[in-house]
Amino acid sequence: MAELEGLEFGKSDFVLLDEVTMEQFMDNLKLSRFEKGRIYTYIGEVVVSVNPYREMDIYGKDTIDAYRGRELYENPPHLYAVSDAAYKAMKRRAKDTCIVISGESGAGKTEASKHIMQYIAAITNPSQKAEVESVKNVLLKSNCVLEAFGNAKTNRNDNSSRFGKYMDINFNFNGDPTGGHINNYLLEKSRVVQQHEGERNFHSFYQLLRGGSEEMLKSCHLHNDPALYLYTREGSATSNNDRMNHKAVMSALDAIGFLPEEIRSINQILASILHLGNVSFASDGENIKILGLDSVKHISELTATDPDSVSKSLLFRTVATGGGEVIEKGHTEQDACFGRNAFAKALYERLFGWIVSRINGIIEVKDYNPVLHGKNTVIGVLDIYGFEIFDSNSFEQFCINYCNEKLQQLFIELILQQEQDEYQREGITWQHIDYFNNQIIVGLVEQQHKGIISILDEACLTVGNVTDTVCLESMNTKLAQHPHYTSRKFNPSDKSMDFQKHFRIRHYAGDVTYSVDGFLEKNKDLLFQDFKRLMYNSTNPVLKEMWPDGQLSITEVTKRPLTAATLFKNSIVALVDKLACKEPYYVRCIKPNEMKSPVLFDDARCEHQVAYLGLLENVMVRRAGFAYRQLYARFLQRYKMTCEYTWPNHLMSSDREAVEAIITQHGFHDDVAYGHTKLFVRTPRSLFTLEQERAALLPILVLFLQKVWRGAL
Ligand code: AD9
Ligand code: MG
Repeated sequence: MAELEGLEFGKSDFVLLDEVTMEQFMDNLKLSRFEKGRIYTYIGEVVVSVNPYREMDIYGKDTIDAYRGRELYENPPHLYAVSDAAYKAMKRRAKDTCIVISGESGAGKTEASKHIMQYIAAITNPSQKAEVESVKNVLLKSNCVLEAFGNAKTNRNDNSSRFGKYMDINFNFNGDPTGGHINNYLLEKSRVVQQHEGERNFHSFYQLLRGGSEEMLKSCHLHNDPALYLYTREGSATSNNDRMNHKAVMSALDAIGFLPEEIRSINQILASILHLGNVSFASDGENIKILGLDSVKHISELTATDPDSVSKSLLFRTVATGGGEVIEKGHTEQDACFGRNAFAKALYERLFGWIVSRINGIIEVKDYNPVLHGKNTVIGVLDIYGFEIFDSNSFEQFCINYCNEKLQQLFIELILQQEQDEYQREGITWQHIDYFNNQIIVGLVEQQHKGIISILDEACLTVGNVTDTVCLESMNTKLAQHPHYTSRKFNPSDKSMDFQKHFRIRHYAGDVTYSVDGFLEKNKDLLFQDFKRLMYNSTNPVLKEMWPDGQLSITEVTKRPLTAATLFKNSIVALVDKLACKEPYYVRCIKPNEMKSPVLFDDARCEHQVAYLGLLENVMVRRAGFAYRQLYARFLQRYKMTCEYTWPNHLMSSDREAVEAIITQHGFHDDVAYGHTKLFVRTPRSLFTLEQERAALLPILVLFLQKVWRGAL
């Protein structure tokens, strides 16, 4: 039992607090749990995790063995216990499950997702089948690769995920992984060309420069100093890990199944991006020319394209005139810089997308036949960028925070709302618990015609000179009455801001002021067709594969592609739909301080997170509610053997009465409520006892049935 941890570790489940107040919650979290090295605590089946910022000796083989196949309450709270619960639900009841990990930047989501995957890998495939081992290996190794290409040092987290990741793991009827699929969400590609002070570009660049062999760097025309390249100059402080990680990533790529020429191409693309950053332009008033022709030469060699075509696509763009004529238009210096940066960002984004799809191709479930193999079930693990408030917040933070609003909405729906709705439906006496429903903020962002995304899209599609500021004006007018939107223009008390360029959203997790600078450009996400065609014409097949749209001529290009915000919105809506139809398990991560300190527990910061995550409301709903519910018929089917009145068949007038007989015989009457169609059990302990009895009886039953079949009885 979790209580075996001892009283000095406080309540291992917040549901057991004497009183549900913020004070008691925080005392338990800080004094009895975090400060005693207990980083995990439950709210029912939800794990609350506080980032320890130090190595913990709780992830070894012994710990994994202790949690394997056990019920939640048999051991102290741990990610392994919910992973096991999700796995059991998937295996026993053929349920698709998902584990949603949330919390702000640096709270420990990515680390948690890796522990969960390691646990699942450790407890499956006891018979060591080679093909299952290979799937597990790819799934685990993919983390290292995706982190290298998708993570970066930010001011809030040295290893911050700059993309969202949802990974489905497929299982066969034996409960062994047979494949998987990774969905990636909006990579923060603007980081490729620019980083905030104190931040770095994606790890992959520094790893290549610091860790690449002399021979490889030479072949890529690179020196090992990040300060020599514009795109890595700002964050040139490399970490000791870069060299080590480069080795790990290269061997992971190899182990996953990337071919040597593919790995070479990946490094060549990274190098091309670095060289691209060093291309600049000078104008003589009329025409512009390229400064840094060596860089152009290197790019053309590394991308297997013609050097003149590289120069041309950097200096000109092909446009279709109204009359259907195709002409070449020379860039201004500003346009050329814009084009170069857009090209660098797109190269990186496509490389990342290609790596993900290549991994997916390797681990997708092949030759699956549901008739032959039974139902294919899934556990999904979601690790997405956490809520972000920086000194300066842009389009990326807007998207990331919108995504967190959507996930909070899902949590509310699944944990707070549905729960209460079900009690009402089943006629269970219930005291309604109030909570803040963030639907209103989700609406502010995504509502058709009136929401911020719609207003942005409208501005992007308008022909003419619509600037960020004009778009902001439009938002300020249309959203003036919205309680979660403030036009910063009318608040002159804050002297630190340029009010013409900011708006503020009151998010569920706090107020965020966004600078509208660059919103439209990032939303349009324009890349000149010339670059696409250049890449499509590469003689390197890997590169060509990444740019299929380069085969279109300028007159065939769709005039109005979906904007970045709309594409992102659609992908997040699809994600939420995917999660909503699975049985969810939650890990709610808390960041104890901003200093990455293992000993500091910043009371105000932590209380703020507990409040906005809705954890207190979660305890209240859970406490007043029931940990487990099941249809009478199914409950009876599972536990009828534990009661003399129901085994082998009952003579009562309904399944409900038969279930009552089981409950009465075990003395659990005070622990349950009877709904119209389901039995509700308050504490998991009663269920645990029933499970134990059932497990003890099963072998006897099997013997009995075998004798019956053999005619011995
Ligand atoms: V972000 O939204 O991607 O910026 P995460 O993913 O929530 O963020 P991450 O898991 O990267 O945070 O954790 C940040 C750092 O905290 C890690 O690099 C570790 O140094 C530290 N951490 C987090 N969890 C643990 C843990 N269970 N044990 C030890 C941890 N250290
Ligand atoms: Mg992360």
